[in-house]
Formats: sequence, structure tokens, C-alpha cells
Amino acid sequence: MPTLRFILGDQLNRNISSLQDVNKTKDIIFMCEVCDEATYVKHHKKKILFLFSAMRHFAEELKKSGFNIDYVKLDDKANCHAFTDEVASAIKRHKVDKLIVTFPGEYRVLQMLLSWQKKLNIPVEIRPDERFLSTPDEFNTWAKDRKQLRMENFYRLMRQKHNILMRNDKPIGGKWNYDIENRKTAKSDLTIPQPFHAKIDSITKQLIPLIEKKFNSHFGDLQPFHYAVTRKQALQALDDFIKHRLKQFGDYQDAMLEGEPWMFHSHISLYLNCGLLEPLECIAKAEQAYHAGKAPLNAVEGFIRQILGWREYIRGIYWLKMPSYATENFFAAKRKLPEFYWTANTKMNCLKQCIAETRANAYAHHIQRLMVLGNFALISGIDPKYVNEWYLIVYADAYQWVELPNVTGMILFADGGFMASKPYAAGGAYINKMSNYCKNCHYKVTEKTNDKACPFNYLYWDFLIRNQSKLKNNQRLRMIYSTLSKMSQEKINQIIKLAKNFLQKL
Ligand code: FAD
Ligand code: DLZ
Ligand code: SF4
Repeated sequence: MPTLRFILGDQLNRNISSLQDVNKTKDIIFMCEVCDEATYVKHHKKKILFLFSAMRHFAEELKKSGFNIDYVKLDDKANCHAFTDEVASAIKRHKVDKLIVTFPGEYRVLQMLLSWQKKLNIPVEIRPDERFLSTPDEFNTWAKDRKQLRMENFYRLMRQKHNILMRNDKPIGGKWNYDIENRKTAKSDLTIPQPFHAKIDSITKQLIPLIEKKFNSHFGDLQPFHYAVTRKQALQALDDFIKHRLKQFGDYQDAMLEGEPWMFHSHISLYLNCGLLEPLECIAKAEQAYHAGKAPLNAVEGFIRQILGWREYIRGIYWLKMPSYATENFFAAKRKLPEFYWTANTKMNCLKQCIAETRANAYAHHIQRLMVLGNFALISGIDPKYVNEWYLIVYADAYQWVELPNVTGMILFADGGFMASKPYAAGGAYINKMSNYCKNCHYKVTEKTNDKACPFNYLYWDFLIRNQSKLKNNQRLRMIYSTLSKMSQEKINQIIKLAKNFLQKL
């Protein structure tokens, strides 16, 4: 009897473990487009288009290579729009006696897969996801008995394990990390290369009206659409980055410019996360560029650290801490997400720009997600539940394994410091240093305590005042709390009043 090999939408890779040892003539490769997945949070329209198009292209490629494909489309009449029901129907349709699937990216889906053996009365083999460069077990062993799990230590271990940027067991250049060189500010007249644009074909074109109709109420612009949807195109996007932007990736990693959503970033996270690209090939291409003298060490090390360090570390934290991580709320934050996170209708120019770009592209680069959108959510006390939901919806690269630790751990400090050594809270001065947003803002970044003052300035202090009992013993905040202790009561009262007024109007 044949085996059913179920491929999830973020497992679009020919080397995926569920396809290993496949019997081409007998086995059935099963994929399905289901509303449950598109609406359990109401994903950005562009994200759905990207993923469905990439899924359809992947299925076509497998079909051309001679595999038996059963692909249930969004508008198929019999589509039940749920993984469990669809898999149950496929089991019946093909009279299979076994189901093979690769370990999923979300705890929610893992629970589903684990229930199927009993529910669907069939042996279910869940294979490890070998696309990652570390395993959850390896991470758990590293994490065991450590009080604090710092990314930098894990990253060094990964550099050694995979022999990346190493010479004679030592880091190339003598240092592990060149972050200190990666904080240049960008001038408005900086020339930024155009990002890679893939041509849309008939498969994507067919999906556009379907998604527009079915997910009309979802956030985001569907068009223009220029993301890669095949492995070939994703490799072109990667090569485009290595050739045109990697050299300056390090220098301008933390820089933001109005009207420049792409900067010198790689824009490959959506391809890595759905399987069109593999992490080691991205790392290898960057390392080769360094050895060929085409990109400096600060840029190459910085880029590699994001993939070999941050990406793997984030996944490790997710599987280590789930399911309780999803409900962490250290500051007991209760505020609803302000409406402007959907409309971009705010006088705060930094937020307006980052939200409008997110709506248009289902993309924002790291420092926008962290220092503008995340920082505001932290200091204004938005409930982590709503912040997590927003980030999972709006970015084309968002799956819970990567979104949740970045939001709960990195930006909101909602895990009480398990991941970050201090909250990433900042006033307007930092945004002004790293961007040109403040020039066109209704508020004045240099003002602290009047009606025109940048809200980040007083919200920052208000956050520290509000949460003093929880943060005052944090070593890295000692200087800040010492400054606060010297502040006059009058000024403190003014800050609290301004923050209260502002937050009430949200
Ligand atoms: P580049 O800046 O070019 O970096 C290269 C690659 O490194 C990325 O493609 C990505 O794969 C990896 N990377 C870098 N930083 C991280 C990180 N912190 N965690 C995991 N991988 C990282 N990334 C996602 O892939 N999905 C998410 O849902 C997501 N949510 C985020 C939420 C918040 C609040 C923050 C602060 C960061 C989030 N990130 C997420 C990480 C990061 O912002 C994106 O990976 C990055 O902006 C994607 O753009 P890029 O491909 O141009 O990245
Ligand atoms: C994100 C997503 C969406 C929108 N739709 C589908 C789908 O219809 N079919 C599918 O197989 N996968 C989809 N995905 C990706 C899944 O949500 C993802 O595989 C799980 O969340 C596990 O990471
Ligand atoms: Fe943002 Fe404040 Fe600058 Fe306005 S002044 S852009 S609100 S940091």
C-alpha cells in the first residue's frame, strides 16, 4: 500500500525529510490550501499569495519530476479547509497505510499531528526538520543549567560546529562579533540598490483574484507583487543580495530612511522560512564573498550571525519554552493594540512609515520591527497577546516559532529576561540617531515634556517609572534608575501626566 507524504506550506524543499526514501511510483505527495491556516490569524494578503503561489510552483516541479501529487486548491469544491479533515480525506482517497510528515514550525500544528495516529487510525511518522543547523535536543542540552541563555554564546558554538568563518579553531579576524562596526547612520542621499523583483507568471496571476475575494477583509496590499515563488527565483534573490548589498549590510544594518523599506538587507527570511532557500547555502555564499574579497568581514560576519546565531537560537528558545511561552506577560500589560497599527494613521512619523511599509510589502527590516514598532508596544504597555498576533499576521516570514520569541522575548521582555538581559526600551533620540524620520514628524524629538514632545521620550520614562519594582534590580538599568532617582518630583509628575493623556487617547 502507498504512503501519504504530507508537505506543509513552509516545507517547500526537495530535501525535506518527509520526501527522503520516497517511492516515486507508489507514494502520494499531499499538499492542501486550507482556510483554517490562512485565518486562524488573518494573515496579510501578500503573505497568503506568496505562500500559495510558492506551494503551487513546488507541487508543479515535483509533478514534472515524476512524483504522484495530490494537491487540494483553495477553490476546490470538496475542500474542507482544515488539515485534519483534508488529510483524512486523502487517506481514504488513496487507501494509504502510513502517513509521513516533517516536524512542523508551530506547536499548534504539532499537537494536531500528534493526535492523528489515534484520530485517523493510521501510523504517523513525524521526522525531524533537518533544514535547521541545530536540533531542539542540542539546544536543550546547551541551555540546561544555564541561568541566562545568551545568543552570543550559542552562536560561537554554532560557528565551531559548522566551521564557519574559522581558521585554526579561532574566529577569522580575531573577533567573534563585529557588531560595534555595524551602527552607521544613513544619509538621505545614500544610493541603495533596487531589490530583486521576480516576474509574476500565470500561477500567481490566477491566485490574485481568488485571494482578493476570499481574504478581502485581511490586512495588507496584495499588489504589486514581486517576491520569488520558486527555488530558482529565490536563489536569484539571494545572489542579488550577495552581489549588490552584502558589502554595506553591516555598516547600515541598524539604519532607517523614509521611503527606503529595503535598505541593504537581504529580504530572504520569507524564502528561508518556507524552504525555498536553505540556511547553509546562504551562509556559504556570504563566506565565499568574503574570501573572494567582495565583502568586508563586518558585513559578512554580521549577516552570518543573523542566520547561524539568531535564527537558530530563536528556534531553540521556542521549542524549549512552549507552550507556556505563548502566555508570558511579565509586566502584566493590558492595553489593546492601537488602531493605527492597522491604518498607519498616526502623527508619529516613525510609526506611520514603518506601518505603511509593512502594509504594502508584508516586510519591515529588523530595526524597524525592533526599535520603532516593538519599542512603542513595550513602552506603551500593550498586551503581548495582541502584539504577537499582529506580528504573526503582518509579515510574510512570520511563523510562530520565529515570531513569538522575537516578540515575547526580544521586544516585550514579557518572559522577564529569560532571553534579553534588559528591555529594548528607548526614547526618541535613538530613533533620531538611526533614521531621518524625525525631520518630517509632527512631534519634536528634542522636546521632552511639553505638548509637542516626542511621545517616545515621556513614554520611555513612564515605562521605567511604572515598572520600577520589576526592573530596579536589573544591573544593566542601574545608571538609568540612578538618573531617575535624581529627577525632580515635578518632572516625574509631568511625565506621568503626559503619558497618561497620550495613552488615554490611544
Ligand atoms: P536580514 O537583515 O537580511 O537578515 C538575514 C537573515 O537573518 C534573515 O533573513 C533571517 O532569516 C535571519 N534573522 C535575522 N534576525 C533574526 C531574528 N531575530 N530571528 C530570526 N531570524 C533572524 N524573522 C522572521 O523570519 N520571522 C518573523 O516572524 C520575525 N518576527 C520578528 C519580530 C520582531 C519583533 C523582531 C524584532 C524581529 C523579527 N524577525 C522575524 C527577525 C528579523 O526582523 C527578520 O528575520 C528580518 O527583518 C527579515 O528580513 P531580511 O531577510 O531582510 O533579514
Ligand atoms: C501560513 C500558511 C497558510 C496561510 N496557509 C497554509 C495552507 O493553506 N496550507 C499549508 O500547508 N500551510 C499553510 N500555511 C503554513 C502553515 O501554517 C505552517 O506550515 C504551520 O503553521 C507550521 O509552521
Ligand atoms: Fe518618532 Fe518621535 Fe521622531 Fe516623531 S519625533 S519620528 S514620534 S521618534
